Amino acid sequence: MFATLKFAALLLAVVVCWATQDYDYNDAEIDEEPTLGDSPYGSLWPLPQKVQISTVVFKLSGASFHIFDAKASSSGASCRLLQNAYRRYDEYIFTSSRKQGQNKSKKALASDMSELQVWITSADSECDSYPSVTSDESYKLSVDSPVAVLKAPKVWGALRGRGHSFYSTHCLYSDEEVCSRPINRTDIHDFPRFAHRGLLLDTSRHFLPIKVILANLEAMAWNKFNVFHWHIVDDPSFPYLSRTFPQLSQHGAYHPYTHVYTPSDVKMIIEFARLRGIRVVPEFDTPGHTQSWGKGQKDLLTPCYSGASPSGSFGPVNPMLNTTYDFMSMFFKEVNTVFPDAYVHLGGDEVDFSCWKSNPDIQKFMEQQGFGTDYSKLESFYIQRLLDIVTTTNKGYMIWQEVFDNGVKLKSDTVVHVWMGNKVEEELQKVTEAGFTTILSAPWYLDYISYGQDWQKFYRAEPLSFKGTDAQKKLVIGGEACLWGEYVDATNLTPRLWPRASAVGERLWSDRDVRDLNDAYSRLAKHRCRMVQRGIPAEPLFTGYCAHEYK
Ligand code: CP6
Repeated sequence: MFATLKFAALLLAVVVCWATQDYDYNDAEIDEEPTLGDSPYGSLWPLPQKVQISTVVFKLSGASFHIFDAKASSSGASCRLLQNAYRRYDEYIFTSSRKQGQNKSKKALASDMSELQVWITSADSECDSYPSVTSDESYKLSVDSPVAVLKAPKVWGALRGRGHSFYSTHCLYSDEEVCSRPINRTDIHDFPRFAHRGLLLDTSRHFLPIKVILANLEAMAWNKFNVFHWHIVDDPSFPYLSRTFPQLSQHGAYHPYTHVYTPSDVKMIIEFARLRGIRVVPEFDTPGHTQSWGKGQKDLLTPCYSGASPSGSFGPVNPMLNTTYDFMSMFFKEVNTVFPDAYVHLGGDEVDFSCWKSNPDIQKFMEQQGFGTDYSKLESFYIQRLLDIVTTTNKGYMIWQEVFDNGVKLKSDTVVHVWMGNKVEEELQKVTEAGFTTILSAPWYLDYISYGQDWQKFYRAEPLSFKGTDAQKKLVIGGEACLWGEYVDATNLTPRLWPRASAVGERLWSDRDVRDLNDAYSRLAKHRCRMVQRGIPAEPLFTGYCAHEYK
């Protein structure tokens, strides 16, 4: 392999391999293990939209290589986001060669690659902004001698355009002598297929320490995810420390001091994410999934009855009391100031009607309102008032699909989150027919585990396979991988997530036609080794080893 590369380099023969032409993607379902062959794209993950890899190889030397702001760039030394990013990439690029003690290599390849210039081309680089669903994440990367250039309209593209080509898998998969840091001449033009590429983590079923969240935000960036959907509270615990209602976590968290996210913790997580082009969308799920809220907030939940008297247990948020809406109004005002994202997720899923049904006061209220015995009307009544409250804070909202299914009147910019596994295509058809934007999670429940290579199942899912017009398809803005926390805490979260979530990452970033399982297997196995090498304990796809293990 390397003899060939050297030979080609000497002759300066440019053999160009077009992603879209040379490579034959097939739709065949592969139920046995993919064959382990090398991908022409090395360890590129997710695969760029357009990539040309030449066989001309340059030498990238650890001692001299640096990342600089291009002179013409609209953003530079004063942009903390970029300077921080350069420092991280510097580490990624050379960690492996230092570890492997390969700086001694004397053989010079065709030419020297001395720097990467980062050129933000648009007048407003958005360095100090917060990312949004419309952020421009496109970039162009030209790896050539003597300088490589990363060109992006905004800083978000510069973040996505990182590392990629500068991490040489050849170093891992070839003989040591020639491997100082060879890098192929490469041209990449890249942009995401979907604008919303999210990951849901659940910090209520188990408390997740800050450092676990930060480590996974970092891994998200490597996989080009751009939304952290923070399912922060739920029935079992309320770890969000509210300034307005501190009693919520005081009584609702697993532990009032150690198992809470303080305002400064939250701020740190949001900034860490922003520096990686990741939005933080918090979810405060109501009226169901709220048992932990009731511990610190008297009269918020509906008392359940056993016959004629209260049973002592509680149900969903009590929708008939004005105090409920006063509380929600103050609570979401705070949420609005703490979380800068333009959206908040309001949940609305899985509301259990049995407690409402048992309560005589609720029964009376149902009669007064003319709801008959249709408790979904009561649910809609609550949600409608909640949506009106949140609208006054100028936030957009996302909701789980039940809220749409129940016919609640929604603002036109509402994002409907499709999660139920049955009739997914029908649901996408309906939601988009009604003109709502939507994101998909149904095929990507990572909390489900099974024997074998289930990443393939996640990889094969196609968000736009439903019947609908082009206008309807445009309303699908992306998807989210969900890792619900019932059986997950700091001990097993990371390996359960990676590289399985990476499969979702490529589905949401790369072209629709990128679906060759053999090629994906080869790249993903290397990408997974890279994550392991950088300190993320990603589980293996199948038998084998990582080259860095024995170097
Ligand atoms: N928690 C909340 C959950 C789930 C949902 N909401 C869930 C439901 C079914 C499965 C997995 C998770 N644990 N708040 C549904 C969106 Cl299979």
